[in-house]
Amino acid sequence: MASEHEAMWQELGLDLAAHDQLLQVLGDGYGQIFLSQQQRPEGMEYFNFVMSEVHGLRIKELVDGQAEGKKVIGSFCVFVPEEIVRAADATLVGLCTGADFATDLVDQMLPRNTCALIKSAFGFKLGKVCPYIESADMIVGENTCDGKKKSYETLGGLVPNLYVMDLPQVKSEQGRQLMAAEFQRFKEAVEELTGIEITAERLAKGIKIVNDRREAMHRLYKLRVADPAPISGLDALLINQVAFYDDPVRFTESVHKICDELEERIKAGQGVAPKGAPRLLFSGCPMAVPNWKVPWIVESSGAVVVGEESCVGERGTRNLVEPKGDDVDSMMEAIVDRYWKIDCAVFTPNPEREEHVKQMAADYGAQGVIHYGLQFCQPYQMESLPLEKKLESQDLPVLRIETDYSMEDVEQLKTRVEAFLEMLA
Ligand code: BJ8
Repeated sequence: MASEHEAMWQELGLDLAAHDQLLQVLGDGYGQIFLSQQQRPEGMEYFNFVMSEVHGLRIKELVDGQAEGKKVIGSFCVFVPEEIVRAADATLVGLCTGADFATDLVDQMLPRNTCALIKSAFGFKLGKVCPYIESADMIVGENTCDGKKKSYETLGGLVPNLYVMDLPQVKSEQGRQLMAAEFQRFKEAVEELTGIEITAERLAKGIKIVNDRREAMHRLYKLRVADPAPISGLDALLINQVAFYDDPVRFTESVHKICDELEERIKAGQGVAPKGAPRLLFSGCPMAVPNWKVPWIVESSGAVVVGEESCVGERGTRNLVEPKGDDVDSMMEAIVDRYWKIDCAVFTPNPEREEHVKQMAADYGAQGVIHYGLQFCQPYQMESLPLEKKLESQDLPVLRIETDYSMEDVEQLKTRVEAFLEMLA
């Protein structure tokens, strides 16, 4: 498939034939899953466009920015403090982790019982099909789950610019000190990479950009409380996913624009599914582009997904950086305060997550929870059993799904989802 961006992709070192193949599969899947939906809000046009140019115009913007001296930092986790990156006029992008690629090569590097998300990151690198990882000036790995932290030892041999951030696993005073020290070290690394000193004025600007985007997402989430649901779970997930790639200011404007439209829909009683359609909450592992399998199965079975307790969802965007003072140290502390509250399953114990799931289910009027666990993801699998017991003891049914990125289990999952919906009815 000839593209005006071919020269750029070649320059970045992509394997053009493999990349074409990937875009073809992505485009077909997108058409089948997203464009076939009924009653989509018009504001989704913008997100369709971003997705169609996610490897094209968006990469060109980043590459053009680099020509003017702006740096690009890639990340795999919502613990990486974006405010610091924005403060140095750099761009933080989420790296591709939502599809299988180059699996033969990945199997030579990672154990078979590694989760699909980690394997995907390696597959995109080894298959030379991710323009984000190839254009990044720095790639940040974080010591979260065992799979990720050990795999970064191998990834370090594949990329020239891996920066590893240590993170605590216990929410103790010592743990908080470690996070604060690591955020400080990261700030210094970003300053060195960009040649920009992060002043109070710059950091305040970085905080505002990221907070504004979070507030726009909070507005969107609140609108999903309405019945009939004004937007599908698939489209809301897509917006959450696009947040990891798009220019944050433009993205924020586009989210507010679609929220204006959704408010009108709610006033008119218009929705994507009939009033009273079963409402479900997702909880668990993050779903990166193009991991749309389970929400697609759920929504094509007649239910609506009304919320995502996930890093590509509310776990990633909950809480703002709250003002704490005007100097750099106070702002850095305020940033730590905000990230410290993230209830990722790598923390032990992690009681806040259960509270958040219950709260979200109540707020959104969800009749059931789908726990989404990737195969071999121990932190989320481990939490799923006690979580299921607690929620079910409070009359909130749970369907625990364990899957990967292949399409082999679609029929089996569909049967289980349909049975779950019948049980809810
Ligand atoms: S803050 S959820 S983005 S670590 S699915 S790689 S946990 S074995 S992605 Fe995560 Fe940050 Fe936590 Fe969020 Fe490991 Fe599980 Fe794989 Fe996972």
